[in-house]
Amino acid sequence: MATNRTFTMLKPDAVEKGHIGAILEKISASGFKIVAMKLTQLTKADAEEFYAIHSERPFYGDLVEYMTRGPIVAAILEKDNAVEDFRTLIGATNPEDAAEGTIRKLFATSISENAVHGSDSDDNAAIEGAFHFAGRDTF
Ligand code: RTP
Ligand code: MG
Repeated sequence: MATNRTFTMLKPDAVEKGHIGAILEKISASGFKIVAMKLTQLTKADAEEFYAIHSERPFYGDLVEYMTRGPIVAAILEKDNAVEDFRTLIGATNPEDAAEGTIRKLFATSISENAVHGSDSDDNAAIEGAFHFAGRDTF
């Protein structure tokens, strides 16, 4: 399996609750290498663009409000089979459906406020990483 990259955000609910350290520990312990990382806050325009695919969904307005209400941690992660393995590590979108031990099962509040984002394809991982990081900030 090729070594490749995925993109993640620790979302505002996770940062507000003080879970940055615990989530990064779990990510590292699961074999992901952090190759870029920062604490930042999305503007409304950033969140609208990042989640543009959901613009017609009923939850879009709430999603943009949630994702902009406080700081997030953005990071690029490297591992064999990174995109799929990270989606497995974070668990289902709704924490009620997430497997035991997954990040969302442990740290998410609800289907809306679910602690962490993971890219859903190699193409989106590259697009999302480039949205947040300049080349010189990626190792
Ligand atoms: P993400 O993109 O953040 O990694 O999450 P995902 O693939 O598991 O889920 P997706 O369908 O892409 O939804 C994006 C985010 O929108 C919020 N959401 N709220 N209230 C709702 O029914 C609802 N559904 C989705 C969540 O924050 C979800 O992660
Ligand atoms: Mg998604």
